[in-house]
Amino acid sequence: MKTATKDGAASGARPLPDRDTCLELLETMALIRRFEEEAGRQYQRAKAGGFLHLASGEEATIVGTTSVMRPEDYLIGTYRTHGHAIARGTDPKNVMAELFGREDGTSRGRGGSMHIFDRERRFMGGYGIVGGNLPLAAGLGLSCDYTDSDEVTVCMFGDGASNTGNFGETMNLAALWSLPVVFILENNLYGMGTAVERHSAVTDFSKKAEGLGVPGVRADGMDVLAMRETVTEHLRIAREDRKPTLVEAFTYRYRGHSAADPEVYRTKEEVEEWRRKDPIEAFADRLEAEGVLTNGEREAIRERVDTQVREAVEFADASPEPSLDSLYDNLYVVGDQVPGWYAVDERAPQPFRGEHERERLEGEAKKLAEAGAAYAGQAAQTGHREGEEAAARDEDAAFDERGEGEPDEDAPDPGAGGPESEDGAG
Ligand SMILES: Cc1ncc(C[n+]2csc(CCOP(=O)(O)OP(=O)(O)O)c2C)c(N)n1
Ligand SMILES: [Mg+2]
Repeated sequence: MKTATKDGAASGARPLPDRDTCLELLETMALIRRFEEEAGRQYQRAKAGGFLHLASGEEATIVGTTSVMRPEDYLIGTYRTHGHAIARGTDPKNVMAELFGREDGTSRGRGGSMHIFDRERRFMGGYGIVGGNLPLAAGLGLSCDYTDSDEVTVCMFGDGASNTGNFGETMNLAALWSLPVVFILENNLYGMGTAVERHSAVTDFSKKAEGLGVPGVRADGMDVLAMRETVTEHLRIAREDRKPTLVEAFTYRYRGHSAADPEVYRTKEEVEEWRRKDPIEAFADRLEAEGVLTNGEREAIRERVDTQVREAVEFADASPEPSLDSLYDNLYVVGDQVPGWYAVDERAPQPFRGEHERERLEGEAKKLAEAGAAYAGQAAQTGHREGEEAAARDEDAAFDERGEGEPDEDAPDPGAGGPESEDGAG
């Protein structure tokens, strides 16, 4: 098998697949690029909230992988997965609506950029915890094993994630239990602002899981055909030989780690050098040179993806916000069996636990939402201490009702936390 050099250069041109496949690969990559450019713009306009991690430059790694998967295979990724969902067939309209925090988003607007999810297309998400998707991938593989299906799980994660405990534990179990999982390590040379040489003792990531029973290979993640060739073979190994393997894809993200990255850890020249190897332009140039694509078609693709992305923004803009009284719905910790402060919203005039939101705010929620922010200004009027005391009274009463005695002392302080920092949240 041909391998890529460290800087991602292909070691040989592969034969082109049929014309329709070539055009589909090109258009999907172009759509993802255009979508992410627009997502960046919408983030700056504060239309998209939370965090935003773009994968511009990594399209060949994504599309090369998904294009050889079967519809019934599972894909699970990280917090940089707008493109992964789109490549799996999720409508860009629903992905954009998720970024906008709207009801028509893939997670009904509750997840945002880091938590795209599409069960129907077996895109199993979007996770903000680095390496958090690895054990889940083993779980998906285990379920396929139990049910005797020949579906394969593809787990995509970053070079930085290979330093987590989850990585070693997952590789061990995947090998021990012969799970049908292909691990694709997206080596974009950095984990946030830390270069691979500074964060990993072993920088040949294809070897990093070998000692745990998961052998790996390197592939050129900037070449969509190279990725297809390598991933095809590894899907076969998982499906037929029932063995997990790892593919290290050399790729690069053009943009900062997230929208808030000053990029002091790399030079403009380095970024430019990688941009010259752009996976979309390089593939389009080759298709043109070999007569698969005419100049008019290249422009037509550009226009089509442009229209699709503009329509996605219009759709997201028109989609309703989730209703305020659903704020505490579907929270894992809420319920009588979980005493504590987890769901206390301190901004309310008289703080109370989230599971009582609907009872307490009946009729008020809409009024408050229309006023702009849920409880804006009202906490200030009543005073913070008074609010805390009221919450404590509520809490005691709730415990007394259930005869459970004192609130759990280990429960977190409702005032702890505050706005998430970039380090903590992705
Ligand atoms: C367990 C955990 N530790 C730290 C972070 C903060 N963090 C977010 S992204 C990131 C870097 C991950 O790099 P890599 O795995 O290479 O993925 P990339 O962002 O390059 O795609 C870190 C440290 C986190 N979200 N979760
Ligand atoms: Mg990385």
